[in-house]
Amino acid sequence: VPEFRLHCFADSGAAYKAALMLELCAARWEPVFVDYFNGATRTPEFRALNEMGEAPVLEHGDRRLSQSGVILDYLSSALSRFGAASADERREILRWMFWDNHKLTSYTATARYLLKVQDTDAADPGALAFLSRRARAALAILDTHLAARTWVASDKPTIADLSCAGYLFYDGELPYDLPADAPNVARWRDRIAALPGWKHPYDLMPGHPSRGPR
Ligand SMILES: N[C@@H](CCC(=O)N[C@@H](CS)C(=O)NCC(=O)O)C(=O)O
Repeated sequence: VPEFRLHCFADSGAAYKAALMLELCAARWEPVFVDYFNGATRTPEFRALNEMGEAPVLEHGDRRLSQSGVILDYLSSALSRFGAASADERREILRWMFWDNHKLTSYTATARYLLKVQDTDAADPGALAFLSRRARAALAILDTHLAARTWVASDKPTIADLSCAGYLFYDGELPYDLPADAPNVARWRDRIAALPGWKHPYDLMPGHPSRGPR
């Protein structure tokens, strides 16, 4: 019997952060498909599950959590993995997770949405250029940070690494070329992919392929 249920879909890097955590911890979990591309997150049923209208949502016993950062924090306690060794370290982890949610993931995910999902001819080129520029600037911050370190917030992998990496495995769909634009990030991403149990988002969550190439 699965212990955790994760509402997710293959194209959601935000959901991947939580799905990867569950998989790396060998938790008993099952995905619940969110049919995002057919409007599932806008239905009253989904809004009753999460008034923010976003995947992922984690169900564990009577608990229902949204926001990947909160889910990761919860799972690091519940599963005793990828968490902090001290209060200072927990703050350092949270610092990078807030930064990721605001700067790296938000711009990367939104630019990818325009690149991959929206008909590029209909997309506002100014919007795509702006989002791509912001995403690349955030990526450069992470690349500099990782120049002299192995992991984002600790000397071992933590939920901060899983958060920052959420969208970075969607090769060919991103507003940058990872190995060329951010070699330190590319090497760190390889270290994450080498963690026992690692899976690509398309192999871990339901719904791929969602929409064919444009
Ligand atoms: N900060 C949130 C972001 C979640 C998010 O943006 N989810 C997207 C899918 S990747 C979503 O469900 N959007 C709903 C919509 O646009 O209707 C998190 O990390 O959980």
